[in-house]
Amino acid sequence: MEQTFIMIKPDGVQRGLIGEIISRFEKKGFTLKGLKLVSVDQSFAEKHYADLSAKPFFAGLVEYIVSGPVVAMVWDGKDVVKTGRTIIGATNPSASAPGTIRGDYAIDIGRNIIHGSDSVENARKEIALWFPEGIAEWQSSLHSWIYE
Ligand code: YYY
Ligand code: MG
Repeated sequence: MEQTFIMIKPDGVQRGLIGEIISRFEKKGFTLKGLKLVSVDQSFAEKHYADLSAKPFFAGLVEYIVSGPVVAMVWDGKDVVKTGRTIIGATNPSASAPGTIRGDYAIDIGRNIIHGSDSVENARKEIALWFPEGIAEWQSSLHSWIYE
């Protein structure tokens, strides 16, 4: 099984979308392995987005991520990194299909409400950064109803 790091950004928290977002991953059949509401500081946000540090939008992105609490999660399941990105939708909400989280709930690229790891390798790094304490070890009793 594979794991991905999903974060509900400050706008998603403020707008009351935590339940809706968790529900989409849950109903799909993925398993929640880590969950916390946290406020991160600037150096932590810069670390999370280190790959984007040269981009012109970097400072604004970091300011946005530290502007309020975020919900950090680890979701587990077959192909969850790629499928998680599909559930989230395109980076720019104006290009996100209806039915995706960004397509349904966001308008501007700089307020796109959710983050999802873009590769298995980055998921591993992001989970280590956000959950240094480790994540829950459990298997859903629905497993055999979801996987053949
Ligand atoms: O992985 P994803 O979140 O879809 O996009 P990234 O290219 O990793 O960029 C991270 C984050 O940066 C994006 O969710 C919004 C913001 N951003 C921006 O504000 N303006 C851009 N032109 C590109 C990205
Ligand atoms: Mg990204």
